Amino acid sequence: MKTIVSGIQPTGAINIGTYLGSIKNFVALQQAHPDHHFFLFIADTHALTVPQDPVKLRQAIKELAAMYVACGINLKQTSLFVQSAVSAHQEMDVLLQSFAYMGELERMTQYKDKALKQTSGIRASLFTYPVLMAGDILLYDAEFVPVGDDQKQHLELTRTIAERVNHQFPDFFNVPKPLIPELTARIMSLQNPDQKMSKSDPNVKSKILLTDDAAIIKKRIRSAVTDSEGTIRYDANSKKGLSNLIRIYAALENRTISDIVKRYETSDYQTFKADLGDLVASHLEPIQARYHSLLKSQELIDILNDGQAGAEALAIKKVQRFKKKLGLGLNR
Ligand code: ATP
Ligand code: LTN
Repeated sequence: MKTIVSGIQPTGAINIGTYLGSIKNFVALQQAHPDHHFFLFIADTHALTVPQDPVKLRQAIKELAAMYVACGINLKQTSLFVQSAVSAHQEMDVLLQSFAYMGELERMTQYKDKALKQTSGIRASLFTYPVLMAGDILLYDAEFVPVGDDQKQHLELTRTIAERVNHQFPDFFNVPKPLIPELTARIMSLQNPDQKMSKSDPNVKSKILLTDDAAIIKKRIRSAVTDSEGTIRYDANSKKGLSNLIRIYAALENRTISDIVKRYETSDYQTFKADLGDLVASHLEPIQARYHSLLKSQELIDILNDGQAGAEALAIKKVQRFKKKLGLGLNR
C-alpha cells in the first residue's frame, strides 16, 4: 500500500496559512493519488514541546480533527487519528533517537527559533522533536509528506535517518518525499510580510482564522500591510505584502498569479482587498458550517476511533519488526 503522511500540532486556532500551506493540499493530493492511503493525525505529543494548558490542549485536539474533516479530507482514503492514541509513535521515537545525532538536531532552525522564544526552561522534547516527527512518517513508510516550507529541514533529517537505518538494514524504511506547494509554501503575516503567518503569533491582526466570520475576515484583509505604490503587480521582494495577498487569492481560486494580476491590473488596492475579503469569506463559509456541526458530534469521535484502529494496524507491526531487527528483547 502506498501512503501519504501528515500532521499538524493542536496548538491553537488554524489560520489560512496552515490551510493553504497544508490542509488544502491534502485534499488535492488525495484526489491526484486515489491509490494512496493517507495517515493524517493531530500531533498532540509534539505540542508538549512547549508549555500547554491541558484543558485548552484537549479542546484544540477536537477542533483540529473537526477542521480536517470540514476542509474536505476524503475519509474513505484516510486514517484520521490522535497521535498520542497510537503509542507506536512514542516507541518509534525512542528507537530512532539512536539514529539521530546531536549535531544534526542542533542545526534545526525551528528549534533555534522556538528555543529563543522560551521564557522558562527549554524542554528536551523541543530539541528532539524532529526525531518524533521522523518516526511519525517512517512508521507508515510514507511516499509523500505534504507540508509547508518551514518543515523542509525536518523532512531532510527524516530522509537522512531513513537512509541511515537502511544502510544497516537494507530497504527497511521507505525514504519519503516532501511535497511543498509552490504558490503557498509560506503565507506571510498580514501585519509583517517578512514573517510567516503563524498560530503562535499573538497579534490577531496578523492572520485570518478559519473560524473568523465574514466581517472580521474583510477587516483583517483591509488592514493588511501593503505599500504606497498603488499598482497591482506581483513582486515578492519589493511588494511583499501585496504579493502575499495575490498568492492567497490565486490559491483559493486555483489560478495562477498572472491570471489574478491581469484581472486587477487597472484596479486599486481597495477594490482588490474587498474582492479578496469576499472570496476568503465565501470559501470558508461551508467549511465553518460543517466544522460547527462536527465539533460536538459523535461522528467525529467515531472517525477518530476508526482512524486509530487503521493506524495501529500498520504502526504496531512496523515497530515490532524494527525492534526485532535491532536485536531488542528475546527471540521468542
Ligand atoms: P506554531 O506557530 O505553533 O509553530 P504554525 O502556525 O507554524 O504553528 P504548524 O502547526 O506548525 O503551524 O503547521 C502546520 C502545517 O502548516 C505545516 O505543514 C506547516 O508547514 C504549514 N504552515 C503553517 N503555517 C504556514 C504558513 N504561514 N504558510 C504555509 N504553510 C504553513
Ligand atoms: N512538525 C509539524 C507537525 C508534524 C508533522 C509530522 C508533519 C508532526 N509530525 C509528520 C508532517 C509529518 C508542524 O507542523 N510543525
